[in-house]
Amino acid sequence: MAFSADLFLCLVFLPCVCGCSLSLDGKWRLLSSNGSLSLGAQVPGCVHSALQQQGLIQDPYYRFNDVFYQWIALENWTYSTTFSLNSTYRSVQDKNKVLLVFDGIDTVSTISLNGITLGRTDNMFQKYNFSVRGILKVQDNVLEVSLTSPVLYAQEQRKRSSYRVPPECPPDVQKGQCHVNFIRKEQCSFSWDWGPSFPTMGLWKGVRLEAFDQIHILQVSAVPLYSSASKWSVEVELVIDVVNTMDNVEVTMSIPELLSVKTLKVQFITGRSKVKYVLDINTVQNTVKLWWPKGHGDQENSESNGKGNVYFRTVELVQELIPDNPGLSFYFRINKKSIFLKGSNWIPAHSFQDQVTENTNLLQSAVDGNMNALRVWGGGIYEQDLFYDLCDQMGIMVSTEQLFYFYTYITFQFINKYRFFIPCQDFCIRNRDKESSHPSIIVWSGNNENEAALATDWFAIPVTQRPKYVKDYVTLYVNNIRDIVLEEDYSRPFLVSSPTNGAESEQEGWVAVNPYDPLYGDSHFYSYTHDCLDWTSFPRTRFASEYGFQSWPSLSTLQQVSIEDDHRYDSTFSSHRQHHDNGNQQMLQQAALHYNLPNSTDTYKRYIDTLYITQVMQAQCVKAQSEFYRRSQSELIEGKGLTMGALYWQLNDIWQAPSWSSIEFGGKWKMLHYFAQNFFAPVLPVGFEDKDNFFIYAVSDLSEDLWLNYVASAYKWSSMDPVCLMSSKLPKFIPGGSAVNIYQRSSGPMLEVCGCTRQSCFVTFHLEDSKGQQMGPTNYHFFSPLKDAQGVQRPNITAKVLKDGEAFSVFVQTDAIAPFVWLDVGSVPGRFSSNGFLMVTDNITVSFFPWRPTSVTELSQSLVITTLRDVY
Ligand code: BMA
Repeated sequence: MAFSADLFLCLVFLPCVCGCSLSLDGKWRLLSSNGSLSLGAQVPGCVHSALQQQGLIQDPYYRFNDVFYQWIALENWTYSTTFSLNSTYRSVQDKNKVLLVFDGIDTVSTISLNGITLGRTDNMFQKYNFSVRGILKVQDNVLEVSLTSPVLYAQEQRKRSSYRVPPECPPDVQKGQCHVNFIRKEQCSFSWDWGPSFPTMGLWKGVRLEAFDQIHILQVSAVPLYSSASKWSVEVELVIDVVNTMDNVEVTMSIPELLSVKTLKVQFITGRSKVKYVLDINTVQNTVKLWWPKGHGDQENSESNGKGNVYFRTVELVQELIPDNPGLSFYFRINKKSIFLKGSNWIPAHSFQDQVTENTNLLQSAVDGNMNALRVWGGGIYEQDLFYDLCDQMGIMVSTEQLFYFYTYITFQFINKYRFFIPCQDFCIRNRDKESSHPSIIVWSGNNENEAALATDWFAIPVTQRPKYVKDYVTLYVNNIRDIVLEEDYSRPFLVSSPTNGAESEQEGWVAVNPYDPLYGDSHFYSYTHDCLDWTSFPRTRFASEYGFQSWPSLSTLQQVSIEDDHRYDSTFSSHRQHHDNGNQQMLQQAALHYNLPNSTDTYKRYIDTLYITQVMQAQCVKAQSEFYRRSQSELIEGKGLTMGALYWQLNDIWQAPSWSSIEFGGKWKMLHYFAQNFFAPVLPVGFEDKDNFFIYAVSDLSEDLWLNYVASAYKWSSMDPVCLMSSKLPKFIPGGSAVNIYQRSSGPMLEVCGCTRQSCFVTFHLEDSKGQQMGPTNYHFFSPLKDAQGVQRPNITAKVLKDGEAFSVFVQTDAIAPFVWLDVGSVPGRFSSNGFLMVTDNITVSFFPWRPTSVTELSQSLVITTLRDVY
């Protein structure tokens, strides 16, 4: 059933509404400032990509090239093109207004046309346009964009400032550049704890001429609004540029499928202005079909055929008193339904935006991983249009952060510079020509971790100076960005920071004493040294928006950028790619708490096994925490709980390196992503121990109520025949959207009855409806760290690949119980239906869905199977 409605907008009596547009994208020339390099360069694009495409540099991601190629961003570069107005576009010159439009310049530049300076730019996220009437010629127009080194520019800005904007430089381990907060540019491009330093320069979005005689529409957006009287309307907003005041312009808005139409006679005044009109939806004759997040109702692909799409949905961020308990709730209600957000955090998919090809695949993987939400992190970019369109279509709820990371920007300078006519050009998504209402975006957020950095004094700001920094924080994020965003778009909530105590932070003057308070708002939580399976260390927060552990990507991903010599855990390459202090050691230390570490005397095998064990560890750690948050959704313990979100850090990678991601650069799923498919399943049994009692909770995201039984089996590690079977006598009532304790027993006696000890046995369990139909995945619980497990056999595992329609099936056989069975087909792109599983039956068939054509032979030859017992 369609719920996205097409909005038609007609402006009558406007002979040249849209005027003419001439794209200047394509092949330009690029010149280094000392004249030593002159090459062809694609626009949109960037200097690094151009150098690589022309064969002047290697793949910048290869081995240590991020350091070798630092010179690129220390140079100044000039993009130039020569163009003529051919017969189709000759009339451009004669229009009343002619604009040269840059959709995105990265970042500091001076622009000239035919030798005349048009202006300067210093904001990567802003669209710039310059009036060029009278400068444009019919033949041989020379357009030049001279880019200044972003690194030197940031240094220069810092020198000029009397104000310290911490942190001044990234930690040495990141091999990055300093003072990134002095330039309005993708913050992670100067390096991050998961990413390289490639301070890009270029024309990263399109360039064109736009000409018109009377009026130019800069922006159209349509936001559906739901009134307290239960009526829908659509607010249509136009940003227009009018040459001479126009009277009696007929504006008609219509949504034919909702039988809603409205015509107005209006006046457009000279100059740039913003106009808003409201179209009431004729709900008497039509029921508006709502947009729902994945798993809660329909989504449908919307076409972009020149019309605007309107999706109808409401969103509320509920922060209410909880009767008889301290704190406030914190959850999202979509179309009046409370929804648990399951998902992850999104970072830029590539250092060079012109080389991003993976967005569709990554978002599909998020959905296939049973996610319904993503947080677009504030240290990257405002994602490309396609990203939000896909999220709309796939039902992924998005929390989008304004791009501010790491403590305050140069507040006053920023505000003075960028608060201008259409202030939202930078920090609103609504800065595009044609805008759909993007139901996927459910909340705006002002910044990442700035409140926490101030509150818990990450940067040792002297006490006497603190009030000034707090004042600047409030000025920038509350009095400016928040106000501006809400003025532009009051159809969704705004949070000033993440993590934050939300309404409570506001009460405390916007910087709470403890923004991580589990009784309010959202939380970030990281602990690398403590046992990650010990759920008692996790905050029983209202909403977990960041938590996670690192792992290494697989060998096939690393092979693209490394040589054989690099394939040791203690190689220079291994430490070079690790940008998080002590990260490689932390992974081993955490893994050693649970597993025997790889001990092969063959260095290469030990390396491959180590990559594997880091993935096992990461998958288990994030599983434990995610399950904890899901099972805490219906409970309040000492006022804490009612958790309504679990977004782990992080979904994707920017390059081939160790990180917190569940998907490797290039799209390959790590073990964690296969685990997410299970721990984010709509119906899930969760097992855990509390004070020597073993519990199973049934978690359900479904709208309908369920009656469920648990079915559990105890196994000895040494045998594939279960030693005990347990199941409920009567089904238990599981209300839609809840977590219910369905089984509880003292662990000791339970194990004893089965002839087990903590070390010799484990349990598997699943949920069944009253007809005996399994609901959700089978889960398991270990009663001791696996390094202490007794009787684990070295399994003999074989596999056979068969063609199965478009996909392939892999028939796997084992002669012993095998934990963390990992199927790897190397560089053949695609994903399995399930992976990293615990095998308790002698055979299992999984599917492989390839992302390019492949064959049984190729897959059979590439397939390598690893299980826990193979590494020691
Ligand atoms: C966070 C994030 C990122 C970072 C991650 C891992 O708090 O906001 O900046 O990459 O932790 O350290």
